[in-house]
This record gives sequence, structure tokens and C-alpha cells, in this order.
Amino acid sequence: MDRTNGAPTNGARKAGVARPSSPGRRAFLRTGAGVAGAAAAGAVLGKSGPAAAAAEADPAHLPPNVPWWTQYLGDGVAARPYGLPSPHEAHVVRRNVEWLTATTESSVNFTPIQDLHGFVTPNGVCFERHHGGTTEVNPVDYRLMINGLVDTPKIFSMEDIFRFPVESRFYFLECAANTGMEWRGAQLNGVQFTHGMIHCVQYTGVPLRVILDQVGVKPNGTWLLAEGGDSSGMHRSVPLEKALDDAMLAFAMNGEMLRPENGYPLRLVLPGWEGNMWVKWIRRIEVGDQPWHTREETSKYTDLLANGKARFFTWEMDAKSVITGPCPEKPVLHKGVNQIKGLAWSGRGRIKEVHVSTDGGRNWMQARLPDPVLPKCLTCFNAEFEWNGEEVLLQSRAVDETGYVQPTMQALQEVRGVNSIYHNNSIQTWLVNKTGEVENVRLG
Ligand SMILES: Nc1nc2c(c(=O)[nH]1)N[C@H]1C(S)=C(S)[C@@H](COP(=O)(O)O)O[C@H]1N2
Ligand SMILES: [Mo]
Repeated sequence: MDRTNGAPTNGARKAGVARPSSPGRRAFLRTGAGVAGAAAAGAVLGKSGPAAAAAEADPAHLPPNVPWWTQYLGDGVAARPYGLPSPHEAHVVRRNVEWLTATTESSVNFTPIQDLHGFVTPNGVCFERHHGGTTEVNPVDYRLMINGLVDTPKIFSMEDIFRFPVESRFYFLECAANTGMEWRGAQLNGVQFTHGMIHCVQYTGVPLRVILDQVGVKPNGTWLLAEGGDSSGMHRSVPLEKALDDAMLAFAMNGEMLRPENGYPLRLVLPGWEGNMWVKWIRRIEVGDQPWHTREETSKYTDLLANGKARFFTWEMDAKSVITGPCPEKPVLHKGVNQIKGLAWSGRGRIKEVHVSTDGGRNWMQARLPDPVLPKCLTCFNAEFEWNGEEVLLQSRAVDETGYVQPTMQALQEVRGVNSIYHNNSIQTWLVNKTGEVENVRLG
């Protein structure tokens, strides 16, 4: 059954009337194809262009006419046991960049942050980053083992996990490689691709310290090794202090069990720390007295500096922000007052302020931060700007509660060089040109 236009079926059939034609469907396809075509071409990634908003309403649907959807019964409650977004939102999807990785199993797709509202990422569009593909785990066969420097090594089933008191908390997860393609200059023309390796959901699970209490960490136990249950051999060393602070073993996101691609049935949550350490499908935690220096914390996820040395154990994600509208996917359509909207976050706590500039960082104004502003969580910001059809350079700059200010690319490069692909939290610039199209550019 074709449901693309949401036109009545049941009601129309029952009432014995023909299903009305819907010009709205053609308009929708035109817009949708624009987005899909641009992404496939890869040239202007995710760019929908001003045409995106040019879909015209059908006068037959507008007042004083009564549109067809008011004249027919809608689908009954049995039609959708698990709900999906409106077909008119079919462009709000995760996208990958084919040339970025050799395979889709060891790869990434990106959250469509330009099309989302508020700070919570819907489960179905949370970016995925796998090193060995999505792992399918039957929770009945699932076990978490804890061994090493503990009094009583133990193996926990999901039933065991569910018997502990749980907490629910909102946290962002950002891959250390988010914005990693942009170190040497503007690369990807879409905020989905420059900044979409991030999501923010409400995790429900058991604090890791509660589980560690069960096994009794020995006095010389100071480090944990977290091991994933997928084929990639994902291992990361985690200092015990983090485990005893705010780490969680989460089984749910946004009120439902984790999605398979995000670690079902159990994942490690390390608030504010780089996404790589949030081991999915976690199968084992070993307690030790020193870090393991695994592949993922030596050859990968270290930051090669200009002098050939590498920073390592760079766990905390520095404060960062980005404007998600206007952006390359969301051109400026109107002269006069427009809204700037965006997201800010810090691995060190709350966002204190966000500043926005329309002249490439010469002048800054304070953006609004609508409630809630939660620690280690995406924070929305918005501000007005007046567009008179001239070129504009849009930027945002986050300040967190420690007083840390998001750096310019030049300032970041002075201390980090350009060899790394990780931890690029520099200020992003969008050029709004005279037609209102928006382009990813590098200043200076
Ligand atoms: N077991 C396992 N855990 C993993 C990974 C993986 O490939 N295997 N990828 C890591 C990386 S690099 C990131 S950025 C996050 C991504 O989490 P997500 O797929 O829920 O977005 O999971 C991390 N945990
Ligand atoms: Mo990552």
C-alpha cells in the first residue's frame, strides 16, 4: 500500500468514495529527490538548496476550502503498532559518506542535526559508529563478566542487571573524530557531515559504581578495561575514578531499550568523554592497576602533534558549538529577521554562554539558552539576525562553566598542528552568499 502522501485509504474505502489525488505528493517527491540526489552525488553533500522551501501549497487545501484530510476517516489505531515519522519528514535520516571509509561495517553515519529540534536525538537518527558492524545480541544469551583485581569475579545476566536501582540521565556522545575532516580546511558542505557525529539521549541504567560494589575492587585496582562483544575487539582503559564518578551501564535510551546499533542490550556511558570509550555490547570489565594501552588508545584516538609527538588519553570533550540553521542544508530564505539556531556542549559540565557573530568573529552577541541547560548534555541556543541580502559570515562560540572558550581554528592549530583527525572543537564558519545559499568556509 502506498502511504507516501498519507491519503485516506480505510475511510475512503468504507465511505465508498474514490481516493483523492494529492498534488501534495508530487511536491513532496520533488523536494525529497533534491536532497537524496545531492547526497548521492557527494559534491554538495546534503544540500537541499532554496528549492527545499519552495514547495507550493495546493490552493484546494487552503482556507476557505476544506482539505481532503478533513473529509475522510483516518487510519485506525491498529495501523501502526510502532510509529514512524510523517512521510513528509523522509529527508530526516542518517547519511554516510561513501568515500570516507573502505567498508560500511567499519564506518560511520551522521545525525541529521540540521533537521532536529530541541536537545534530544530521536533513537532512529542517532549516528552510528562501528568498527565491526552492528552486532545482534539476544539478551537471553547476554552476559557481562567482571574479573581482575576484584574480591569476587562475577558474571551478570540482563535479569541480574535489572535488579539494581536505576538512574536516567541526559548526556551527549561525541565521536572524537567529529569535525575531523576539517583540520586542513573546509571539506564537507553540510553540518550533518561536519558536526553530525554526535547524539544526545536520556540513558537509563545502573551506575557503574553500584556494579563494582558487587565484585569488590581490590585496593590496588585503579584502572578498568572495557571490552566490547562485537567482532572489532574494542577495548579501552578507563581510570577507576571515572567509573566511581558518573559512569553508567545503560540498557535504555529515550525510554526504550537501546537500539542494536547503539549497543543493545548494554553499553558503557562515560559522560563528557570521547565516544570511542562508550563501549557497546559490553561483555567484560577487567580491573587492573595500570592502563592497557590498547590499539584504540595508541594507534587510534591519539592526537598527533606538529612535533611528531602524540597526545593520548584525551578523554574529555572540550566545549564546542555549531549553528545548525542557517547551514549548508538550510539556506536563508527571507530578507529581514531570521533565526539562528544551534547546539553547544562541553564534556566538562554545563554551557555557560554561547556567542554568535554575523561578521566572521569581529563582533559577538549573546545567544539565548532556553531551559534546560544540563551538564555534559547538548544545549540549544538561538538568536535573531537581520539579513539584507549581503554576504554574511556566521559563527558561534561556546563558553562552558569552567570558563573555557571555544577556540578559533587558528588558535587550535597553533597548539595542535594539523596532523590529528581528533578533537577539532574549533569555531565553524558558514558563509551566507547573496542568494542565501550557505557554504562551509575557512577564514584566514
Ligand atoms: N563494541 C564497540 N563499542 C564501540 C564502538 C565499536 O565499534 N564497538 N565504536 C565506538 C565509537 S568510535 C563511537 S564514536 C561510539 C559511537 O556510538 P553510537 O554508535 O551509539 O553512536 O561507540 C563506541 N563504542
Ligand atoms: Mo568514535
